[in-house]
Amino acid sequence: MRSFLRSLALLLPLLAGPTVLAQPAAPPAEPQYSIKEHYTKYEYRIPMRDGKRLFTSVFIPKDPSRSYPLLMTRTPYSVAPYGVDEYPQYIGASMELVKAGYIFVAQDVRGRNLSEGSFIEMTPHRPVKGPRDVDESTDMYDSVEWLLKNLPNHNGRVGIHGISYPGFYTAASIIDGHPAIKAASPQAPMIDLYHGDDAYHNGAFMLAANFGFYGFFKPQREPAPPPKVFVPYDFKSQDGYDFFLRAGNLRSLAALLGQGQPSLFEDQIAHDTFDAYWQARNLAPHLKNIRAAVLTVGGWFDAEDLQGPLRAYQEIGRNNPGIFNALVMGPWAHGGWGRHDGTKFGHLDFGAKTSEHFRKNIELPFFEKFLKDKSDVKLAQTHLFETGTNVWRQYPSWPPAAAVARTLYFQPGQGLQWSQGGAASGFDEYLSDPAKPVPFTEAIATDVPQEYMAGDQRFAASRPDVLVYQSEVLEEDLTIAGPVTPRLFVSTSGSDSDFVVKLIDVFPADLGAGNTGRRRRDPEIRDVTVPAKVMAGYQMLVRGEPFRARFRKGFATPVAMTPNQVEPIEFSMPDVHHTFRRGHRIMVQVQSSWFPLVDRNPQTFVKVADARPQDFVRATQRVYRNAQQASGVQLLVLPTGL
Ligand code: PG9
Repeated sequence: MRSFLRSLALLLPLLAGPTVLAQPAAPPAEPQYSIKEHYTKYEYRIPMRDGKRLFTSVFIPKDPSRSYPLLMTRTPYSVAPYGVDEYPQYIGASMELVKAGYIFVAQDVRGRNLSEGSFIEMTPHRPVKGPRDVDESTDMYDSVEWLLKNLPNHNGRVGIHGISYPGFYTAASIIDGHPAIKAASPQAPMIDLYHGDDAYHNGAFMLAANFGFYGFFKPQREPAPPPKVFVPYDFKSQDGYDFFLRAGNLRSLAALLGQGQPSLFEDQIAHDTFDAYWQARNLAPHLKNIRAAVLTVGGWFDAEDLQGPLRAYQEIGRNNPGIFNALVMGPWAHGGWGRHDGTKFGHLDFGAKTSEHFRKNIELPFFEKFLKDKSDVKLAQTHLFETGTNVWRQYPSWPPAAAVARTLYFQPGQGLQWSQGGAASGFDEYLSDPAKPVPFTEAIATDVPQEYMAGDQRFAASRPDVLVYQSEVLEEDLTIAGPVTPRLFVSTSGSDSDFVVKLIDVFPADLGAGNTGRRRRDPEIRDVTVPAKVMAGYQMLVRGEPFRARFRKGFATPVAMTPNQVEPIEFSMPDVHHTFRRGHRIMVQVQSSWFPLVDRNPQTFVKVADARPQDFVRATQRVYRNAQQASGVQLLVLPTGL
C-alpha cells in the first residue's frame, strides 16, 4: 500500500497541502518560497452546460505588471485544502513553473469531492453530442470559456497537465478543444484501462494494485470534501502474497473492500473481457481534433500506466498531423518525474538528476514556448532515456525507423539464439500450481513495490515452475527500442492458463572484470554505477507481461484451451529502450503466474472472479521449441554503429 500511497501523493494535484495524504507530491519547496506571498487564491463553482457546477481553485500571481496564461489540472483526487485562506505547499507541476508565473487552476472533476454531477469511471468520450450532453471535453470547454471571461490579468492562453487519472483528464479535455488551449501535457495518462493500463494486461487482472486503489478511491453520493485522514484497508498482515492467496476469489475480495457498500472494484472484476464497458472507455480512437501542442510523458518503470503514454503519443500523432506532438520517456516509476531528482530507481543509479532535468529543460520550456509565445525556445519532439547506458536519445520518431526486428529463439538446454535451430521436436515443461503461484517480487508487501519493474529475478529463476533461457555473453552492446513481442507455441493440461514472459538483463557475475568486448563510442555513456555486491549476477527485469490464453483469439471472446493441444500465442509487451552492455547476457523467463501482481488463473475455463476452490487445478504446461513450433521473443534491435 505504501507505494500506492506514495504514487497517489503524486497524483493529488500539486495543490495538495495537508489533505487526504500528508505525503508531499513534489520535491520539498525551497523554504524561502511561499505560495501565499506570491499568489492570491480564489474559489469558484463553475456552471457547465448541463447546469452542474464544478469546484475550481485559482491561484493568481500578485504581480499585476504582466498577464499570465492559465495552467490547469483536473483531478478526481481533490483540490484540497479548501478555503481561500488555506494555501497548499505546492501548486502546479513544479516549482520552476510556480516561479515562472502562471495562473494555476485546479478543478474537482464532475462527481468528485466538491463538484456536482455524477462520477463515471474514465468518462467515455461522446463523439456525437446534443447541446446539453457532457463529457470531459465539454466540461473543459465550458470551464475555459468561463475562466477567460471571469479572471483578470490572463493572456488568453490555457495549458493543462496531469499525472495518471489527471493525465487521462488532460488527454480527454483537449479533444475538440477550446481554441484557447495551446498546450497540454498528459503524463502517465490512462488511455485504455483494459489494454495494458491499470486494470487488465492481456486479459489478466492487476490484482494487488487495484485492490489497494479501490480501497482508497470510493464512490460518493453528493459533493463533499475527502476525509481529512485516509484510513488504508487493514490487511492485518504485511504479507500480500499470503493475504491474497487466502482471501478466496475476486468476488470475496470485492466484498472485503465494499463492506456492504458499492465499490468501483466490482466494475473492474465484472468486466473481465474487452466488452462494451471497456470499449466505451478506450480513449485512443477519440484522440482527434486536437489543436494544442502536446507533450506526453511516461516512465519506463511505471507499474500502473506505462502503456497509456505510448498509446497517446502514437494515436495523437496519427490523428492530428501537423501539431507539435512530443514524447518523453524517462527511467521513472509512476509519476517519478514530478518528484525527487530522478538519480536512482531501485538498485539502479543513473548518475544524473533525470527528473530535475525533465522539469527544468523539457516541461518548463514547453509551457513557456506555447503559453507565453516564446518562439525562440527550441524543443525536440522525442526525449527517450536509454537504460543500460543512461543516455537521453532523440529520434525523428518513436519507435526509431532504424530498428530491425530480430527474434531470439528458445533452444534445448535453456539456450537463446538468433537462429531457430533445427530440432525436429522438443519442448520444455513445468507444473503450474495455483496453490503455489510464482511471486512477482521478493519484497514482503501488500501493495505493488514499484521497484519490481527492474527487480532481480534470481529468486524466480531457481523455481521449477519457471523456464529460463539465456544467451551467450554479449561481445558487444546490444540496444533494443520499441515493443517486445513474445511468440510462443504452448500447451496446457488445463482448459485455460496464463503465460508470463519476462525479458531480463543478466549482469556479469564479476562486475569488476574488464571486458574486451566492443563498447559504443559515446562519451555520454555512464555505466550503471551500482554497488557490485548487489549487481554482480543481477537478473534485471527489463520488461514483463502476462497473457491469459483464453484471449488468444481476441479479448472480447474468450475461448477455452483444448487440453494438451499446442496453440500459438503472440502478444506485444510495452516498449523498452535498453542497451544490454557487452559482457551481459539476455535472459527470458516463462512462467504461469505472477502473484499477487496478477490474479491467479484457476487453469480451468470458468469466470475467474467467481472461481470456486475446486476450480483451481494444477496444470502441466509445455513451451515448444522446435523447427515447426519455434517459440521465441522478437526484439527491435538498433544498429549501434559501434
Ligand atoms: N493509475 C491510477 C488508477 C487509475 C484508474 C484506476 C486504477 C488506478 C491512478 O493513480 O490514477
